[in-house]
Amino acid sequence: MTESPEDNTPAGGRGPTGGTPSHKPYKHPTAGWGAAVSVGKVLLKADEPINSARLMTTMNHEGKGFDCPGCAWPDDQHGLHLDLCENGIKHATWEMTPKRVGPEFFAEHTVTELSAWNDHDLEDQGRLTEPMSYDPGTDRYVPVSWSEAFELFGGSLRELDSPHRALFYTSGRLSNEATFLYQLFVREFGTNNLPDCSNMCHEASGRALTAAVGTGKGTVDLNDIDQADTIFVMGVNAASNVPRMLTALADAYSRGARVIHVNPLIEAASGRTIVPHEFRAMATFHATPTGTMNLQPRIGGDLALLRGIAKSVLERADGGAQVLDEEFLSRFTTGFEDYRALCAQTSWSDLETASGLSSAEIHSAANIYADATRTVIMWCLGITQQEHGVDTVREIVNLLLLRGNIGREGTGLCPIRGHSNVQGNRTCGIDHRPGAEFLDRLAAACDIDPPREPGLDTVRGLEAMDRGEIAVFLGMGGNFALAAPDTDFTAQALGKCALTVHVSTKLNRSHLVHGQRALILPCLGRTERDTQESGEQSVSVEDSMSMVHLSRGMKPPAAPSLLSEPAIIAGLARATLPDSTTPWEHYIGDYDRIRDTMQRALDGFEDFNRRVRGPNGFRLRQPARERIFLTPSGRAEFSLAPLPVSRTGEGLLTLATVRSHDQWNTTIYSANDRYRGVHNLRTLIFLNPEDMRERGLSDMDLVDITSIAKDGSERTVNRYRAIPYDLPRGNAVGYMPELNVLCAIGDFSPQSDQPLMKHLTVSVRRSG
Ligand SMILES: Nc1nc2c(c(=O)[nH]1)N[C@H]1C(S)=C(S)[C@@H](COP(=O)(O)OP(=O)(O)OC[C@H]3O[C@@H](n4cnc5c(=O)[nH]c(N)nc54)[C@H](O)[C@@H]3O)O[C@H]1N2
Ligand SMILES: Nc1nc2c(c(=O)[nH]1)N[C@H]1C(S)=C(S)[C@@H](COP(=O)(O)OP(=O)(O)OC[C@H]3O[C@@H](n4cnc5c(=O)[nH]c(N)nc54)[C@H](O)[C@@H]3O)O[C@H]1N2
Ligand SMILES: [Mo]
Repeated sequence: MTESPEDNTPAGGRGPTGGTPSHKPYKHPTAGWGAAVSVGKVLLKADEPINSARLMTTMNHEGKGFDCPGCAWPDDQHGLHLDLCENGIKHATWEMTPKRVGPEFFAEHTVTELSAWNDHDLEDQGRLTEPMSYDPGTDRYVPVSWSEAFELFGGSLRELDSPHRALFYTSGRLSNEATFLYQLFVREFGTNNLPDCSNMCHEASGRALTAAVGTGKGTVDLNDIDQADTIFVMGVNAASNVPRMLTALADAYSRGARVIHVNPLIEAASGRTIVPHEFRAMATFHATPTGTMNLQPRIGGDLALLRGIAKSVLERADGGAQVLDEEFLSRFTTGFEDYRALCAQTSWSDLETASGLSSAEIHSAANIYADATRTVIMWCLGITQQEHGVDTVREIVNLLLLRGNIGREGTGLCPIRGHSNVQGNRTCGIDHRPGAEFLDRLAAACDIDPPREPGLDTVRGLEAMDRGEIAVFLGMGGNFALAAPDTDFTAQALGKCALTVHVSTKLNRSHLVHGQRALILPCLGRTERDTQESGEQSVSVEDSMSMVHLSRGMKPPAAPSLLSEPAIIAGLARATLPDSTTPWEHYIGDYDRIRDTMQRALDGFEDFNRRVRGPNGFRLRQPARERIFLTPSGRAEFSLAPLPVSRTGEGLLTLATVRSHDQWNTTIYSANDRYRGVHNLRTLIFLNPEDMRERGLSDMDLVDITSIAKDGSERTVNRYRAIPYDLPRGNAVGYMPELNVLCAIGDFSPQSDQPLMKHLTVSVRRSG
């Protein structure tokens, strides 16, 4: 395991090393042969190209096969297409690796030794096979039986003087059935301490949409995207993170729709793509554009841009143009006149300063919007991981309301969710602030008395852990130690726990940054057969557009000793709550039984077992889609947020942390970022060429990056490579999870409690 000489990242966050770092602009279309070649390499590396390739063709196909464990973009309903993507394939094959990391491996390496390995190498050891328990005496993980592991966990929880001294994290992979059992166990135990990856992801969207339209989800489906004549794509690197969306954008372009990309960086999705399932296009290298306009606001400038578009539209209305949907506004909304006044009061010069765009650019986007009949606005982390994330999502709603672009075919709100079942996790009860109605139904359906006080989310949970208030941490999937902000703080906080437990498929940093005692509980992956008492089981997931459908693994389990996630949860629950009347063992014998309870406990799941077996599953009702707004006023509510004021002072930059092309959150496949033209390098910072010149920096110079937190505290990473890039002055971009070191724990948005992962204030200096 070689150490990168140019990387002092303290507690992990390191990609693979080796190869000469380089970069040059990427000039080719997205997907197409570049992706095909990359897929070929991945399948070869998985050592079983044929098997993997065959399995891939059953991924995401109606009624059979497993749901892609990658992103949450919906499946193609027509079922005709080879509807999968390079990164989905990488992701599924990563799980299907023939490599194994069993007890012999752990006997050979102490945890201290493994801590020096980079994160790519840790996960690259393969699939975990046996439950392992940390032995402080030898600093090694040693094998334990499942019953010993459950008993260690249950015993630790039973000893606590309060259930609130335990924290139960979820990453967005967990199936609906496992999720339901998980939250049931946690609430029966007596706490709402259910932090999840959403707390770092789309919390802002959920809160904004609940306040504005009464339900915290998007309103569009794929048909709406097919019918839209204007699509705004905001704050997402779609070519890498939602590749299946490229097809929708290429289709939109081909039928004459406008596709406006809003991003400080010109990302590859705003260029051209070769649609992978169009064999002729592949054969002839025919590329279709996936964008018609690029707007490059400054980081955090989106609210001002949206307000500017609204102002421009309202100015046209004042001039007598018929650009407002007056009937919709009067029947379905409240607060319009105040919003109109606010737009009128906001000066163009303030909007230009706050957005980083000229009024001419804003007017041209506004003209497209005003002339469009059907508009969809999509957004992802560039919008949500901001100080003003909630205000910005509400501004998206404001803009759509002006022209009745919610609840009409071809229009609507489209938050792009991240993990494949992160939306389903929320629907099925992962929420540290559950509503009374949800708890009442859960109590009645499951005969429990759930706690009513709100629990801790990711940031508050870490703060409580740091104060010594959390004794037990359980991570249901994910890689909490690396995904969370402030890597060193998080590592220290986890170290203060008496017990840390991770249910995982692969070895990762969170297993090495442990409490006094620690457990690794290995589980089946989504691609694998899950056989229980009544036979092979399926689980269900919900995609970004509220479609619930079944997923069934087909590969033999990676090891005979693996348990399914529902079975592990049932084991943990029984060991913790020996007298529980919940039929844990009965549930896991046949997941239909879990679904039978879910249909009584959850809104919208009536007749669950039958409906989920339909060809494409079923769609959960989204009232806002039917113009039923479950807000206090019964209408869609305009918001009146002030424009954000930039915190960046003289000589400081605003930095956003993002993913590269070859990465899945904390899982690093390689040190390449194909669409940004980067090879063999992750310790980098993209800078505006003028900002580099001002600092006397040249391409590939080594720099130190220091973040300045709101409380004035500083955090530094050393010897990162400066790379000139087309982004606004005063802005910078680098990779997560390496740069999580710089995200101060106290720097979260008061609106969403989300860490400001796209809005760090930093200084950049040549390394001394
Ligand atoms: N292959 C792959 N797919 C993934 C993931 C992965 O890691 N790998 N992760 C999954 C998860 S959990 C999620 S949440 C999604 C994340 O998907 P993305 O949201 O695409 O994630 P990021 O890579 O963080 O990219 C954020 C984008 O926002 C832009 N941005 C930064 N600041 C601003 C701003 O102020 N305004 C605007 N308009 N844009 C800004 C960045 O330039 C970048 O294009 O992807 C999911 N899909
Ligand atoms: N600085 C910065 N930090 C960020 C972000 C950012 O943009 N910038 N993005 C945030 C976002 S959007 C998110 S969603 C979080 C992601 O945070 P997490 O969801 O916690 O992290 P992942 O990297 O997705 O988790 C990877 C691990 O999941 C485990 N795993 C994989 N498949 C399975 C499975 O089927 N079952 C189980 N039990 N385990 C499995 C494997 O052991 C693997 O090591 O990170 C957040 N952190
Ligand atoms: Mo996410």
